[in-house]
Order: sequence, then structure tokens, then C-alpha cells
Amino acid sequence: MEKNKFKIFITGFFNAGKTTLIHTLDDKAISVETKLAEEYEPGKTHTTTGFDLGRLVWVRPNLNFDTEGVLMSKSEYFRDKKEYSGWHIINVELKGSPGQIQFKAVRHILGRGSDGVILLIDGCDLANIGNALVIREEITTNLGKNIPLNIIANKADREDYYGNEMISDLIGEEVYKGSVLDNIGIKDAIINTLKIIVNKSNDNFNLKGKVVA
Ligand SMILES: Nc1nc2c(ncn2[C@@H]2O[C@H](COP(=O)(O)OP(=O)(O)OP(=O)(O)O)[C@@H](O)[C@H]2O)c(=O)[nH]1
Ligand SMILES: [Mg+2]
Repeated sequence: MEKNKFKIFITGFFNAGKTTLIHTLDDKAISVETKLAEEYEPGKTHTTTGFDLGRLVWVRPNLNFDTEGVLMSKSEYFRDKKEYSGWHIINVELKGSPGQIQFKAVRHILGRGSDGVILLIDGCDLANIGNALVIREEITTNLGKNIPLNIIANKADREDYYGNEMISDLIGEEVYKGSVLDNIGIKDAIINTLKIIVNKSNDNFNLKGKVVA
């Protein structure tokens, strides 16, 4: 039996785009934010001091590993439900963390029980890329090194984007090129994470001999 709810932890340093990502994918997402004393850069007026929460649905016509399926918000799913009748449905909870370093303890608590992680980086800010390494270390300490994880170098729509290859080299791991504003690369990274989670749980079942093919 496949689990029908997966929790994805959306984390990363301050200003990476975590809150925006969750609201891009779920129009009903909620966030606990505080107004910054002054605008950090144009448009950045608030920072997460609590959490972000978004709810998505991942539907697949079959359970083949290669099947991407469709990832959508709950409202989109309920609107088009008939189209997906007979498909396999998994609920996906996106939990976003605060990004400032002093909220380390909050990230620790929010991340508990996650099935997978998306680490978001501001791909236009070298300091953010450096701080992502600190958050990467936190994830390994809190959730173990085998937690399914994908990294997105965000803000690829901007001219000052450093490029996903350069960022991959700096981080020492492959990163997805993404733009939360344009909704590019984000669903790919999340779906790939979901596939790893499913595959991992199938492996666990196989090891325990609970699944008969
Ligand atoms: N150009 C561009 N701007 C983006 C993108 N994603 C986010 N932003 C902007 O980057 C800023 C930070 O976005 P947030 O979603 O608040 O970032 P966060 O990671 O939640 O920040 P904290 O909660 O403060 O850690 C905002 O001004 C967004 O509009 C993107 O893909 N492209
Ligand atoms: Mg935020």
C-alpha cells in the first residue's frame, strides 16, 4: 500500500524565494510573516518568522517510475477532478521555513517528519549561495543524509543570475535551474523528489518483503 500523503520541507536562506514558491503553486497557501524594518531589495518587504503552508495534489495515470503525472493545487484538482478519475492520487504538503540564520531551531522543528526536501537558493546572490551550504548541513544533521532532496537555484529570470552550472560547482551537488516567479523548474524538482520518495518506500517494502509484485 502506497502512503497517500507526502510532506516536503521547503527550506533555504533568507530571501531565496521559499514563500513565493509556495504561493505560486497554491493560491490558498498561508504564511506567517513579519514586516521588515526596511525594504531589503525592491519587493522584499516581509520575512517569514513562522512558516508557510501549501497543499498540492500529485496525480499519476499509472505507477511507473518514469511517469511524471501532474502536480497541482487542491483547488485545481477539485476543479478538474473528473479528468483524473481512476488516477493514483497523492496529497503533498509543502511546509516552508524561515530563512534567517537565527531561526535555526524553528527550521529544526518544522522539518521534523518530512519525507523530502527542496533547498532553494537565490541564484543572484553569492552570500545566499554560501549560506545555502550552512542550511544544507542543517538538513543533513536534522533529517539524515539519505533524505530525498533537490536543490533549486532560483531567480533564473534575472539578468544577474549566476547560472546553475556555476552554482552546482560551488555547492558540490547538481542544482535545478528555476524561476519561482515564472513557475519554471519548480514542479520538475518537486516531482523528482516525490519519485525518489516513492522509490525509496518501495525499496523499504521490498526489503521487508511486504510487497508482492
Ligand atoms: N526575479 C525573481 N524574484 C523572485 C523569484 N522568487 C522570489 N523572488 C523575489 O525574491 C524576494 C524574496 O522572496 P520570498 O518568497 O519572500 O523569500 P523567502 O525565501 O521566503 O524569504 P525569507 O522568508 O525572508 O527567508 C521577493 O521580493 C520575491 O518577489 C524569482 O524566481 N525571480
Ligand atoms: Mg519566507
